[in-house]
Amino acid sequence: MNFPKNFLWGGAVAANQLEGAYLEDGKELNVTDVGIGIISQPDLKWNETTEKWEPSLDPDKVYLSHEGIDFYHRYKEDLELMAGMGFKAFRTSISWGRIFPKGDEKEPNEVGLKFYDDLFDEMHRLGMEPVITLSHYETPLHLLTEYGGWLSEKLIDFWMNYVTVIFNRYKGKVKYYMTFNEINNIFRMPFAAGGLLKIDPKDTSRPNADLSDKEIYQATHYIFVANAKTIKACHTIDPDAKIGCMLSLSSIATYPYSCNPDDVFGALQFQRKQKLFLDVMCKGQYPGYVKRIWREKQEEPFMREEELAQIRDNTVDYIAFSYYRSAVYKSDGSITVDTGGAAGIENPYLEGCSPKPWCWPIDPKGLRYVCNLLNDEYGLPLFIVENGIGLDETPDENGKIADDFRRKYVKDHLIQVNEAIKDGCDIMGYLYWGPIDVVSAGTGEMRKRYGFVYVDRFNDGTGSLERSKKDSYEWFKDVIATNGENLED
Ligand code: BGP
Repeated sequence: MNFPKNFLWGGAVAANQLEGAYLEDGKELNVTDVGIGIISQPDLKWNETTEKWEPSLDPDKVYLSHEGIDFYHRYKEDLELMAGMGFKAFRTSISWGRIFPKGDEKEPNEVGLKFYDDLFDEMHRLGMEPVITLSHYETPLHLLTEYGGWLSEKLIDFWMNYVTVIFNRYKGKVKYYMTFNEINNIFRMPFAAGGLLKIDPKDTSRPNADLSDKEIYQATHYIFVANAKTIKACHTIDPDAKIGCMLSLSSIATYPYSCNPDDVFGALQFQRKQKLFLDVMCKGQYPGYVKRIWREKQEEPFMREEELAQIRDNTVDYIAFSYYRSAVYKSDGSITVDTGGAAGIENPYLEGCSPKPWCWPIDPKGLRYVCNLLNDEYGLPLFIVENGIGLDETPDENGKIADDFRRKYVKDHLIQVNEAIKDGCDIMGYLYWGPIDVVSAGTGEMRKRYGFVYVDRFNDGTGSLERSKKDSYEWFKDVIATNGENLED
């Protein structure tokens, strides 16, 4: 095995999926608080009198993310469990709304800052490096209902106020930052992944019913500007910290269905929908292929010369990404995107998919393929900050969960990570997604469990919240302890 000595083994979660305490200590609603899973419609309604969108939480629905797994109050116990596996790093996000509850305040909320201070101190005490996402589907709702979220240029200033506070406060405590989680999902999930809301809608039947691609390109441009400014602020305030982009890159492994040039070129065009984000954030410029789209569809965003210069001069230190599965592109087939990446037509060469109802194709070699493509094209360090498998699991009569399926999934993917390292890719670490069961991002359910640690909580909101170790826990611990040598056992 070729994992480097300083390889960052660990796990990843996000504040909105596990903290709970959704209205505690000053926090107000954010984009994920008003829905059940980010692939469904948010619960907002148009108020004809005020002419604004407002939350319309349904008393008959169970919003599991409101309580999450109560990490906000139980983080010490949970971090002990993570440290028990020997984690070198733990990724979570700072919930923007804990620091700026509405998002447009001038002064931060000290209670929120203190929470993350304590959290990071605890991680250090347990020997884990905090890996921090600045925005993981947690834009304060007020910024959307009042300004339209990132459809407004004003968001750049609110965001910069937030990240400047963070870099100053946690200087020396956080070495690895990421800007916007999976921001390449903005076209598919503009509300939660992008933080966009049309506040002058013609169609009020549902939020963002008449949001156009041109508007999404404009918002994306503002986000790219914010990304560049954030990198600059991070490097200036805390020169020892590294900052990366974070993208869902399963879709880089989009394979052509056949050697029909339409399939091959179509697959390339589909990959480019993701590569656009890499090209801008890693190479500092808009690629020709997007300019053609803008030209032909009249979708070019308004961009100032100085913004393009900022984007050019401030590129990321590393590429952080999630990888769950690969997809197959057929020119006359359909291809969609969800939290796992692209979903195209079935690949007959793969061993299978994760158990139903999710059925995400399992393709470990796709991860090696993605690493290699990224390495060849961008030459930057790579950080695998999400990879994992969600299963519907119930403890047996002895309280045991024999999750061999998960063990095999992780083992097979790590073998390919090792191959990618041998291929010459500079891989900083591997953070398993959801080392403890959390609320699913896509469907908002508890039933889809990723953890090495089981949490007693169910879709109907019942459960004791008690934690217990699944069989994979000891196995992953051994993998880390041997720096990957014991993978095959
Ligand atoms: C990614 C998200 C995570 C996570 C993961 C698994 O898109 O960054 O937040 O949840 O997907 O997705 P899901 O929870 O829908 O299974």
